[in-house]
Amino acid sequence: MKTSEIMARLEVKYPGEKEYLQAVREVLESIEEVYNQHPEFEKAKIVERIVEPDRIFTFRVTWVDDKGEVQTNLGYRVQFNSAIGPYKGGLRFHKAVTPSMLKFLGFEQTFKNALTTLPMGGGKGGSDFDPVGKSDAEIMRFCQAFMYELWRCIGPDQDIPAGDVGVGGREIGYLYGMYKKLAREYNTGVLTGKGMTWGGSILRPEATGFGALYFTQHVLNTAGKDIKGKTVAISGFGNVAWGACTKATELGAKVIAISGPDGVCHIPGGINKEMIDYMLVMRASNRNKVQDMADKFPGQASFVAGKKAWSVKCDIALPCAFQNELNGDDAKELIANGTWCCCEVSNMGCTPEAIHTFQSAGILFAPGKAVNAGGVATSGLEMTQNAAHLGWSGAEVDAKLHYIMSSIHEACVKFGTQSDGHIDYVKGANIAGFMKVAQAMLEQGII
Ligand code: 2IT
Repeated sequence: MKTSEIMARLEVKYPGEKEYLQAVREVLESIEEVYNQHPEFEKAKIVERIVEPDRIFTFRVTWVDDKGEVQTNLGYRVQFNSAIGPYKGGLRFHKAVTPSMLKFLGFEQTFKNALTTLPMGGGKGGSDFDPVGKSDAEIMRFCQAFMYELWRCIGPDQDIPAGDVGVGGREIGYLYGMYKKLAREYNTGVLTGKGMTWGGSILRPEATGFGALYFTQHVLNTAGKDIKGKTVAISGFGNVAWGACTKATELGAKVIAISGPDGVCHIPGGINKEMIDYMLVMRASNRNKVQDMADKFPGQASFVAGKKAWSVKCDIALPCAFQNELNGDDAKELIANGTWCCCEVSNMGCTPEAIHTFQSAGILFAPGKAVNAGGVATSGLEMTQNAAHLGWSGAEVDAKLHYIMSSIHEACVKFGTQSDGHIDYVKGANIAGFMKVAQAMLEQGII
């Protein structure tokens, strides 16, 4: 297979699906050499099949806002690949959601889930519903209307959604309430990220951020470095950024910046427990303003409008917000300021130019599908607990999360170590995930 030929075909077929095409190109470029060493992949047309979702559900979601006005949004569920398990992946509620965005996320999810060591296929869904400025009652009514359509597409052995941007514990609660009413069954395994009293797993809320820091530690240790005492800039202040701030601080690093769509918040003394707790209040407020942190802690934090976290001098950059949030210029600015490591925690958080800039400057770089896989992995652990009708202790879940992140790191090293000994984590993650899914597709025949 030739990446350029496949990409040329996909560009004609899906014009304008920028995020999807970007995600596919990155994976194909990584796997091309290995793929061509396996004639059986070519014969079964694995690449042509793996880049297409199995199916996409699209539906209208109509609900009534607090003013009594009727609102209509679009809802989607992309069931991307079920070679190694039922479809698994989050729901994103964000005004910019399009089929392209969810196809890129579902594609990424397929390889990420394969890396987790657990049997989960790839899926993603969501809506162009904008949670910013919505009341709690509006969020509830939207979630109910969304589930009224989604529920026939999902099931504990079929497709298991969870949270993503704009969907946290509160939304999963409202979604589950409606699912249960419609299905008339207490199928806890149909959604993950549930509340602790009704089937949720301890540590699932923290897992993406915690797992990302465990992975970062492996990257640093392998390079003979340590996270203790290092300065860290983090973008976002949602669930993932919150978990990352918590664990980074616990491991002795100093988180000196968080950011939002409105700008960056400098925290020269490092974020503390009170501020980390306040991130949850900021998220629940649906205001989407990081300035609220500086207003609440004026002596410790200062806000700069219109700037990104990447304008702050730091050792380690952790993008924790949205795709393409760190571009080539940001990468250059970070490097000029002395940054020597970037672990991507958001899905496709760095543009191809940024990744190229980091890699050619010899900066330690690891891609989202490896770094952030602890979130979905802990969703997998939640599914196991639900299927067994029991709950594990935090220590048990944390030990399993540690094991999974270290297995993912090992897989990246195995498939990403280059002839000069340097580890290409992008290649490593893509090849390791691809080989597992491709092998399963091969064994299951032409379907
Ligand atoms: O991008 C992701 O891996 C997630 N949003 C979590 C998905 C999940 O099913 O827990």
